Formats: sequence, C-alpha cells, structure tokens
Amino acid sequence: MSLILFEIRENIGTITLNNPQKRNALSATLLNEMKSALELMEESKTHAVILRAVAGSKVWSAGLDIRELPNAGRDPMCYDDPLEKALRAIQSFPGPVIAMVTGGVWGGACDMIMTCDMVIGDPASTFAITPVKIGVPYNASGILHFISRLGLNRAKEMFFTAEPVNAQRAEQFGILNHLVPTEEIEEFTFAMARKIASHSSLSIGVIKEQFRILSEAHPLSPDTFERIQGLRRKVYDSRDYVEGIQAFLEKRQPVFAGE
Ligand code: YXS
Repeated sequence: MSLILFEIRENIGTITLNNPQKRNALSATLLNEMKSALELMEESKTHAVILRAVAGSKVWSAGLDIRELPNAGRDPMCYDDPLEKALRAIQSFPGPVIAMVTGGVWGGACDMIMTCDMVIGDPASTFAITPVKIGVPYNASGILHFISRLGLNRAKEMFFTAEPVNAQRAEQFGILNHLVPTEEIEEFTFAMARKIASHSSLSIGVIKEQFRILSEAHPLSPDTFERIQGLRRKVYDSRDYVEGIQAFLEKRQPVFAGE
C-alpha cells in the first residue's frame, strides 16, 4: 500500500493517511487501500481501529481528489464510488473506528470522520463540508451523517457556509467526542482503544450494528427517493459543477451562474 500506512498492535489497528504532498486527498487509490486495510483488520479479528494522518500534518485530509471528479452529466457521489464504499466499510467494521484528527478536514473527509464511531481532535483540528464551493449536490446518505450528529441548523450552517468549524465549536457541535492537547492526543486515543479492546468484541460488534440499523431507519417512499435523485441530477448536470472544478484546477475563485 503506497498512500496509507497500517499496523496492528495489541488488537488495535492503525490506518495512517500518508500522502502529505497531496494533503491526503481521497483518491480512488487511497480509498481502496483504506478499505482493504479494514478488511485485513477484520480478518485478523482487530477489536478497534484508529484512523489518523501522519503526526504533525496541517491537513488531515483535503477531501475527495477533485481531479478525479467525473465530467458534468455523471453523478459525482454514486453508491459504488470508492468514497461511499470506504464509508460503508467503516460503518460495517465490527468494532469502533476512532478518527484521531490533527489539522484540517475538508469535504468528503469530513463525511468520513462523521461516519467514524468516535472523533478525537486536537486544538488545530478544523472541519469543513464544501460541496457548495464546487457545485456538487452531495448525497442523501452523507447529508444524513451530518443531520444525525449535528441537528438540522448546524448541519445546514456547515453545508451552506462551507466554512471550517474550529476545534472548540466542533466539540460544542458534537463533532468531537474529546478535544485533547496535541501532545496528548496519541496516548489519549490509544488508551481509549485499549479500554475498548479489553471488552467483549462480539458484544461491541453487535451493539455497533444495532446503532447503525437504528440510526439509518429513515423510511423513504420510492417517489421521494426518485425526487432526491432528480434534484441531485440538476446540480451535477450544471455549468456550476463544471465551473467549480475548473476554478480549483486553475487555482482561482469560481464564478457560479446558479445553473
Ligand atoms: O498543485 P499541486 O500538484 O502541488 O497539488 C496541490 C493541490 O492541488 C493538492 N490538493 C488536492 N488535489 C486534489 N483534490 C483535493 N481535494 C486537493 N486538495 C489539495 O495538494 C497540493 C497542495 O495543495 P495546496 O498548495 O492547496 O496546500 P495548502 O496547504 O496551501 O492548502 C491546503 C488546503 C486543504 C486548504 C487546500 O489544498 C484546499 O483548499 N484544498 C481543497 C479542499 C476542498 O475544497 N476539498 C473538497 C474536495 S471535493 C469533496 O470532497 C466533495 C466532492 S464535496 O466538495 O462535495 O465535499
């Protein structure tokens, strides 16, 4: 694996995002490596996983690799895309996946830490969800991750402003389980993982799956589901979507037409 590091120690797995040159952008390669690492850890009966960036990273992850976003006319956040598969791998891993965050978290990476079971951050951690900066419609499962953790108002503020939420507010919002000084965060997170690994992994795995089933119990009629898909198509078919990506690649501010 070239874009992540992973190790298993004391029944605790650690996955480290390891592409600092590209600010740990979530490319298909990195996401597939992360999913494979989780599968290997499940096979070796790992009890808990810590998901982190290299110590001292200013950016935990810059979100989806914008260079890999599809051309207009194709849904940029499909069920079978690498990000969605990685998020489902985190949700279905039979033990807690703990995000240990130092530095900035952007876009799809913010959805990723919202999908983790617990989040430990340091004072430099910030969290931003950014589809409106690029003209992306996001998707229903991702929006639900934010609503279920933050409530409607705060989730809407994060989506509509696309502004990074700092560590103190992230703790108030409930994004962070704990806000811990940088120099203590590794030991704090490992101590939590060790505590979890000392309990019945069978019981924890079944309770985690019950949490997932109950938290995802949102009945949607087929008509409502198709209406959501129709709304989303309007955005990923739009000129705004093309302009958002182009502006990033040209390192300039986008000019959105709203169509
Ligand atoms: O120019 P080089 O080749 O050196 O590469 C630069 C950046 O192009 C690259 N990079 C990225 N490449 C692809 N996708 C990205 N998301 C991405 N972010 C960064 O990394 C190299 C260093 O970037 P640079 O010079 O900007 O680093 P910096 O330290 O000055 O700034 C760090 C950031 C994270 C503040 C800055 O890179 C940035 O604002 N990145 C974009 C953050 C973002 O908008 N992410 C959302 C991605 S789209 C997504 O996740 C979903 C589709 S959605 O939008 O719906 O949430």
